[in-house]
Amino acid sequence: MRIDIITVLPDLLESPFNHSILKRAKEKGLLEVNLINLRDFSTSKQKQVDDYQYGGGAGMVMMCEPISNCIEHLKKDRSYDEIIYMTPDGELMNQKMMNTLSLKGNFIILCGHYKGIDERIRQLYITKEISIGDYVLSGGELAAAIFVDAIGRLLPGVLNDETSALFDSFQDDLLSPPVYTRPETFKYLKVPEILLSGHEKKINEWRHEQALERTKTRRPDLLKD
Ligand code: 6GU
Repeated sequence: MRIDIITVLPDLLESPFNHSILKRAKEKGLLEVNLINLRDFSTSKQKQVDDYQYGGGAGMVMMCEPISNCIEHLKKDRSYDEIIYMTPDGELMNQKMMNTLSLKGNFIILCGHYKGIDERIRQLYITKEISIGDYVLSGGELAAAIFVDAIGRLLPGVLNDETSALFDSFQDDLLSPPVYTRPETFKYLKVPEILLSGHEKKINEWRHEQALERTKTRRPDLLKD
């Protein structure tokens, strides 16, 4: 999978993909992430990428030309499955969306800033708009990092134990059950007896019950259908 991220703050995204699971995915050649500085595609001397909005009002708008130049440049070398705009008015990211997208190959992610991007870029280029939640971030970069993390770990061969993503919270619309490691007793709290029993079938039943119970109390909305 290849993900090209268009941003005015490439420095902000230098670190998130160079640790742990995503680092390994890159080292194994399963994931490539490229940071593209939008300012490199500005045609003005001052490297301008935003301008006042027509109709007046506070806040700048990201201009058409640099974004268009950048996307056209990228599209010369390869075709893209999706050109994604990270924006609070996009479709809410969820596990199902990430599962579907993880089967694709090449993405462009455009990170929004200021008041957003000129509407014509959305009409001409953007194939998918994604929000990571009902709150406002100062830019799309951190949302893009979350997107890459969520999709990167789903690529076959990235996780050590290939089955482990299958048992994540949300993969079956249930939250995860409680988990424990050594010691058997911490302060006055004991690990549930069943987990020490070695009885695999009973343990799995217990875990499923716990997952159901946790989902019922914390996220009943997940159980609706
Ligand atoms: Cl993708 N971008 C911004 N700026 N704010 C957000 C968001 C994205 N998702 C939720 N809030």
